Amino acid sequence: MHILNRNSLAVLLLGCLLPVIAWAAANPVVQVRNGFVRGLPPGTTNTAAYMTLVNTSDEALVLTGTMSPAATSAMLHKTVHHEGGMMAMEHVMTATLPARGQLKLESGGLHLMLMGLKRPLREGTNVEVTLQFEGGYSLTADLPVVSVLKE
Ligand SMILES: [Cu+2]
Repeated sequence: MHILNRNSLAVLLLGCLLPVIAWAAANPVVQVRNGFVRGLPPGTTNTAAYMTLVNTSDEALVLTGTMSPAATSAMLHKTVHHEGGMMAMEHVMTATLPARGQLKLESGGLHLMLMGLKRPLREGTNVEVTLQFEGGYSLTADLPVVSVLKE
């Protein structure tokens, strides 16, 4: 009968783990699709980033934090429509990506607000945003600036 000693067990474990690590690096748990940052006229200090987040895992993920080197602060906002056509934005602490599902950050809904822009955002440049999820998973996306002004 073959008995595993400690070393061969370690080799066996490593052999099992390595493909998992390689898979995780090649397949991010969350994919960012159609992401962009709204480019606004010079002098504007706040703007918004929009994107579709796709959860490729079998577990729901909770988005708990956002940041960007382009802005003093970045936070999740929700646009709420009040009676009489008034619109306002509310700070949202967390948002859930369903297992194998999507979360849309879009104009008029949930969005990523970039507040206190450190420089004007020019079309053709990119802005980094980092999304942090419960459990320590985070990802950084490089989003193009798309100007709202069409010349
Ligand atoms: Cu907002």
